[in-house]
Amino acid sequence: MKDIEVDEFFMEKAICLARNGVGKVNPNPLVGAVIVKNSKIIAEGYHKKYGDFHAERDAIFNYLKENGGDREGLNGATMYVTLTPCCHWGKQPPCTDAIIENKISRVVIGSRDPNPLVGEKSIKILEDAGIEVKRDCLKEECDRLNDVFFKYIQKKQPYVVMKYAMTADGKIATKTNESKWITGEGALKYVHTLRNKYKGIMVGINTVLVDDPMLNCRLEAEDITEVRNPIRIICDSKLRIPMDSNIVKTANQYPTIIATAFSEFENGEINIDKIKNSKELKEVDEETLNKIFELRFRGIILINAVKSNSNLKSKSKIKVDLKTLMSFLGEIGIDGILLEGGATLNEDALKSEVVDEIICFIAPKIFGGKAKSPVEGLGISKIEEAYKLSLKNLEKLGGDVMIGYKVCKK
Ligand code: AOF
Ligand code: ZN
Repeated sequence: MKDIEVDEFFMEKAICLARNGVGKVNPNPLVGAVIVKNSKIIAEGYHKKYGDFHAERDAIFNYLKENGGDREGLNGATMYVTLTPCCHWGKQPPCTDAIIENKISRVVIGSRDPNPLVGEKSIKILEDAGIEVKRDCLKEECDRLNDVFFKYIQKKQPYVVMKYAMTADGKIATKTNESKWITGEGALKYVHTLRNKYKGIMVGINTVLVDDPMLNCRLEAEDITEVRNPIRIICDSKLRIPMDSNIVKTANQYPTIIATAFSEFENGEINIDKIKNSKELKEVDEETLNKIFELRFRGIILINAVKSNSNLKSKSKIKVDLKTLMSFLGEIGIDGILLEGGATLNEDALKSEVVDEIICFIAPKIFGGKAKSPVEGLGISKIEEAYKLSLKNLEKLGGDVMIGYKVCKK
């Protein structure tokens, strides 16, 4: 093998290790590391849990544990790590210190860390200590591990993945609105791995009214070591959610947020004592107030998210402003969201430019007729006005096809 192939071979291994942290490290990055000496892997590590050892320290720790604390064997070794090692004190001490102290002589890095606390500083620290540094090894593959982290660390906004399943003629339901089980088992199982991966799952109130979903993660123990349920976020501008819906009934089991859009409330978590104009209580009537009390009593977080200076004449038409909502969700640590529709919310999300990625499943079926497509609303007239996507990946899942797209930013 040529040198470059050797480096890529070991980086590939570090990438596989990083994936073990899916669903457990948010909002921190997925990172994997291997330590190689004389063309042999002598230690492996990855970031296992938020706040825990970074991948680099995990690999060094594993080596020392195996070798009775004798660090001599690390002298002259190469570390392959999927992200620039950190050089700051956070929940963990700087990884650059651990690399230098343990006399690792070469570091091969995949992604560049956009965290302003890390950046180029780490490279200089390592090089000044006489360590050879190589960058951008399998950079694209390494970057793909951390789409969520990269957006969140720079914008403090969640990375949003719109997911839908449709027939070969582009329908997400039949003409009578039946929409369950369009795709086969492989695709369904994959959706549950996505629910495990992203911190939040979001739907519109219509989906709750029509499907009465649970929005939890239903993976079997054999699929995964530890199942993590996403935080459920319901966009429900006028608080129409039925008290006997599965979402409300299971709020004590799964964390739930409902986003509303009442002009009388301030943006952010609803504070009943802080109604802007209490003399003009029109929308927020006695019944709504009681509902708010009861939902909060059941542990549901209620967030009001309206566009500031919203100059709509009819208050009842004000709806959840997704940009405002995303900022709030980012502030409370939600770094990634799986948007599971429906078609109206999908359109709103695209229009509001909050969507980063689309995962589209196509089932080998045709429904025909007047039935919903994944993105409803008014649509566009001219092809140039289309939302532009770029193809990310394409896979076969049983009889279904899964296509991943990145949404091109305007
Ligand atoms: C991780 N795991 O394996 C690496 C990270 O608060 P801390 O100390 O956990 O630091 C988090 C930052 O450290 C993170 O934003 C990223 O820039 C850097 N590297 N973080 O959680 C890891 N290598
Ligand atoms: Zn670190």
